[in-house]
Amino acid sequence: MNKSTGHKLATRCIHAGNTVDAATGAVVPPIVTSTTFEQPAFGEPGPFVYSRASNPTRDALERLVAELESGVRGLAFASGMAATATILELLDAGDHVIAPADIYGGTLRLFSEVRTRTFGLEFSFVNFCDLAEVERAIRPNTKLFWVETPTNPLLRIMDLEATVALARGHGVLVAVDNTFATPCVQRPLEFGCDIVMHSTTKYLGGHSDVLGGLNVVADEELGRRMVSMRSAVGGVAGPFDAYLTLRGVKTLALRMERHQANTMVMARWLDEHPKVEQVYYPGLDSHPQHALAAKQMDGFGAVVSFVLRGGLAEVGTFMNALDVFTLAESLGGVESLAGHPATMSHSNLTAGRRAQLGILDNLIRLSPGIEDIDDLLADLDYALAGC
Ligand code: P1T
Repeated sequence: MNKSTGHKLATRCIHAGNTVDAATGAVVPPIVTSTTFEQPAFGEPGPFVYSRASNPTRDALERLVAELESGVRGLAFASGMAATATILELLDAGDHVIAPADIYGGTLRLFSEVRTRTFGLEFSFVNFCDLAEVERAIRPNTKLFWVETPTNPLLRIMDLEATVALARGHGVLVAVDNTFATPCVQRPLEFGCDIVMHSTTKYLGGHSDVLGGLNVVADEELGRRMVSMRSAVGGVAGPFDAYLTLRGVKTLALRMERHQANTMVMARWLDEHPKVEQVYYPGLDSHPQHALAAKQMDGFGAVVSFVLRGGLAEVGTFMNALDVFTLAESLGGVESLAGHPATMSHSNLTAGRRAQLGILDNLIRLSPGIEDIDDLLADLDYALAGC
């Protein structure tokens, strides 16, 4: 029986997906390492056959996140990129995808450098905050809107309800990278989107110790197609990784509460700081899509980016002076991370392209962890004072 239906999200993070092991009653699902499963009789396979297709530990994680995202089927992958790549497997050569210009650099690379060349897919990169521009980009072969909101690293917000309305009129699927928001903050399928994608490497795993990706679909038929594509391509999450990610999700609501509280205080603090030129955080009244974020999200997420006065030299001085923050790629772990999009997450873009998008050399992205906010602010204060 599903113990979590109708409950609030923090309860669902613990109980959704019936992750208690049916065979033993173990409250933590066992890590099933077996790659294959005995078939009770010839021609009568059991519920599990071969771990590339399905695995009990991975299934438990998939049920949990599918329910948190209000979807019907979850699929766990070896990385966020494997999850994204498998969404593209639903398309045919020659199909057209419309995506925002300012999204995670790895996604841009997959789209524009790999799938264009190997699959013959076509991509248009537009300003997704202006749906008239999206509409103008629609072609007869447009099959997918790829949405990322909030975006990495500029925290732009896209209107999910309006995007779905536009897509419906043209028979286009909507996939949303929900990595920055998490299901605690935003559930795109509830707005009518078709697919939610996560890099579970970030908040869902939550401890910077396991790479993973997860797709959730709103529709059984789409789920069957994606299961078939994943089996064909094979980028699945292994049982140990699935277990670690599932363990992370159990504390997601609690962690997001603290991550977001810390980030809100930090964004306001940075906004007042004389060494800071501009702050990007949807929770600030000054953010251009603050009202939209307040409408479609239950919170504002926990990544804040800012433009430091100066150039690369000042960025280096700031980064090297940090003590509590760790200078590293990625985000969403319990420890605070400071990243430099121009040389990290978006280093594969040309300097010209980055400048066009506003990913400047003096842009810094922070992923505040769950430490004490006083220590985090003191760390930033010290590092900024030296710039
Ligand atoms: O790293 P991986 O689990 O494969 O996920 C890729 C990915 C997808 N979508 C978003 C929004 C992401 O931020 C990422 C990964 N991002 C980083 C590693 C980063 O530092 O931004």
